[in-house]
Amino acid sequence: MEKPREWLREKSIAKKILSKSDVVFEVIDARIPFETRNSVVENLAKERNKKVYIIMNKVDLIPKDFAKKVKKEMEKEYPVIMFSARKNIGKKELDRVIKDLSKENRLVKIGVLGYPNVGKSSVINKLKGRKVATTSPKPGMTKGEQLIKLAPNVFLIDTPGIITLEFQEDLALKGSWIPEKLEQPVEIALKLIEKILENKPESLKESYGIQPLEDPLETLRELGERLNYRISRGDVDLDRTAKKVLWDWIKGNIKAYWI
Ligand SMILES: Nc1nc2c(ncn2[C@@H]2O[C@H](COP(=O)(O)OP(=O)(O)OP(=O)(O)O)[C@@H](O)[C@H]2O)c(=O)[nH]1
Ligand SMILES: [Mg+2]
Repeated sequence: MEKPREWLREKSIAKKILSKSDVVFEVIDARIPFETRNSVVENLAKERNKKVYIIMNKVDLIPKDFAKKVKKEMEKEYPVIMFSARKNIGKKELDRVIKDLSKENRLVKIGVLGYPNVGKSSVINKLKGRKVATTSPKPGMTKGEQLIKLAPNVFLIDTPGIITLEFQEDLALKGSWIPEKLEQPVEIALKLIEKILENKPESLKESYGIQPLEDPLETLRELGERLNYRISRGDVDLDRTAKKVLWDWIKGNIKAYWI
């Protein structure tokens, strides 16, 4: 299988970046904050005694009280900055953190790390104030590392997303895996829908105007009907509908979230 090899490659990238960084910004997706915390990144940082800040990105997609609850919980371990690269949230606070770091050290290199698609490159662009790193809804956009100068003695390192040794399915639910690369998109979409039905069924109504049903498969079928995705003879194209849902999740078009 391709997965372990990819994982080893990414782990070695993470190690390399960690050895070059003085500080780590671990970017997570605020909608699934605990699932997008990256154990490889955190463990490597711990081993090497590097300071970690959690950047809880995409907070524009979640309610404030949820964000605050998560922050409180995570701050037992690391400082957390609520951030949105899309809206203007958290920029001032993060600028302040960087400024303080730059005063404490002659030279600061900050490794920006996390799962694919959590918004690492977008956070960097926001801090820089213009587009210096390439971003895309497609997970796996950033291929190599890139050094970005933020101040005379402050550098950010943009990095490719780091995955840990886990299944494609789990990565897809984190929005870190391209739906077209899944062997069983329907199965994964059903898992996602199940999670959404458990936690925020109204989000399906908001995004698609469908009444969420109790059964994930029925909900997926209903959605295919609504989108009018059909195979021959008028049956719903479940495969295509599944990929659409997964893409909408990746793109932040479905406003569901959970602990
Ligand atoms: N709603 C919302 N979307 C965001 C935010 N930040 C990034 N995005 C979107 O998330 C997607 C991924 O952003 P990137 O910055 O490319 O993510 P990345 O972590 O660098 O991804 P890789 O390089 O693939 O690992 C893009 O479609 C962004 O527009 C945010 O704060 N809010
Ligand atoms: Mg990137």
